[in-house]
Amino acid sequence: MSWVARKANIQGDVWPGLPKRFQTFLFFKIRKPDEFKTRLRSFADEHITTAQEACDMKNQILEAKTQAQKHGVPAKILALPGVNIAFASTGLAALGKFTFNEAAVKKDRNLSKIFKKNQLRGGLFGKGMYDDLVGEGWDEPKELRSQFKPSAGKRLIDGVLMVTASRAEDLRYKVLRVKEHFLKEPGSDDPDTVRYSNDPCLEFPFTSHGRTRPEKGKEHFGFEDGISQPLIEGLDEVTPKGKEPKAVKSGLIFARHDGDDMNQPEWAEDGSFLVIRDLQQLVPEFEKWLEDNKHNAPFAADSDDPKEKLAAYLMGRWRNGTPVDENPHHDKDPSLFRSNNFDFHPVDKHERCPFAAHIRKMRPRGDLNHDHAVIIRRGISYGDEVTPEEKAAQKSDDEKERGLMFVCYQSDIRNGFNFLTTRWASNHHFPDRKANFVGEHGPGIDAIVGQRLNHHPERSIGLPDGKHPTEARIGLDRWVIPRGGEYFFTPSIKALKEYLTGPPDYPPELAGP
Ligand code: N7H
Repeated sequence: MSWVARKANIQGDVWPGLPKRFQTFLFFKIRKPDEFKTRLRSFADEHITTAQEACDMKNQILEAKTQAQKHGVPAKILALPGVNIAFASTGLAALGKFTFNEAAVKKDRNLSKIFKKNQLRGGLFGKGMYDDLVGEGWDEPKELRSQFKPSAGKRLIDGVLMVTASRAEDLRYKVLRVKEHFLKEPGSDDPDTVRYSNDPCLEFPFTSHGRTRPEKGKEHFGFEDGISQPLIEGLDEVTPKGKEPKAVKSGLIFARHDGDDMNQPEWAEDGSFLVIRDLQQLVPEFEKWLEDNKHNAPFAADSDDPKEKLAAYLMGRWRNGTPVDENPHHDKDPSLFRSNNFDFHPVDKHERCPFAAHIRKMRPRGDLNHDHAVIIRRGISYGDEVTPEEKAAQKSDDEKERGLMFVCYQSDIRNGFNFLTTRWASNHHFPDRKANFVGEHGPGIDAIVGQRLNHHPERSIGLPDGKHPTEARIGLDRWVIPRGGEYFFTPSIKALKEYLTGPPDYPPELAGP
């Protein structure tokens, strides 16, 4: 398929990303599959934003900025609403397009053939996030929001409709139109007189809301986010310069593209697995820890701004985005604010960027001789700003939760989100083979998202101190609380209009969990 055709087939949040200042996550449960399919078919044409449309939106934003600059006025914020849809494995099963009963299905020759031809591969997708991460001991059920926990053994989420916009009023309008499409009484098409059905084909058990912070681009800890994304061969038409990471094969993100060896069914082509994870952030506690520990890290203590340097060491970038690998001394050079031109060489040293800094853990660049565990991130902040009272108390108010709706895409959850979280972020000894340079306890855990199993050592990170091997090490508190989430598959437009809305592959008693 040509890339032009692919752009019309791929959903726009996967690539190039939907422009968003506001986002609503409408988590849904399918009640009447046949009617849902009929409505979904027209929904794909009328509402889903394709990659091509998202590119056009981005060009409009660029044009508005250029014009504004030319006339010395602030750029006009354009409406640009966008919509994407994705399904959990239970959602595909509700449509008769996924089975949880492999053994029973394989007893029937015909169904067995269908299974081989059409079943989406990937055990973690089948399990869902709760069974995966609680089952393996990473997530603590008591900390998870009720909507992400199975109730009476049943998962509550079949899928998610994600609606985005640049202005709150446009988002509200679009969310209403999206809901109406699925909930309205047949025949009541006029938006002014629309009637909601008493027996709708789907319900929305709960909704989450994200919005960028007043200082756009910065997440709640105050770091500039959304700087580094993998460049995708065939889609991103930019050539990486200097030490910037090379473009990766599109098969690391898209099913059935070059580089995806999951052997997915034909209908999955141009689709991508989506992970949504609610990560609560304890901001006043993070600031207090930095304040309390700024003199415990030798190189930070000796710097002009010990607290900011310690923060930069944990992240691998200063809060304004400057990579510490490019400038470990200060963050005052504007040409470095959004720079991606570094590769951690020489990789036997961490005087500039700690081995266990968040960005070094999550994309180790020169530390590895391959670049195969790659995700595209599309998260958005949620919750209110820290209040003066919280600041004074150095403690989060339980009533005022804030955090990141972490969103990422990959062609294989085990090799993407799950690998990054469990094998890299949460492993004190990754990047590996660094013991000679950082001591026997290893580089350390990822300060932002590293999680511990009960038998793991307490959270700590090794920091540069000029010795060889370095000896400085500080214990870390926990400022990011995983509150649950789900694994989804974002299908192509073609799959939405054809395979997924076609007749079921399995009878309900053989599909459902
Ligand atoms: Fe991270 N943050 O805003 O503080 N992340 N992240 N992340 N993250 C990155 O380079 C953050 C999380 C990755 O290419 C930056 O764009 C926060 C999870 C990857 O060099 C900042 C949370 C996972 C990269 C943050 C969080 C990742 C990355 C630097 C949770 C994976 C790119 C900005 C609350 C499972 C690395 C930038 C590269 C960068 C923040 C979560 C992965 C500032 C607050 C769960 C791959």
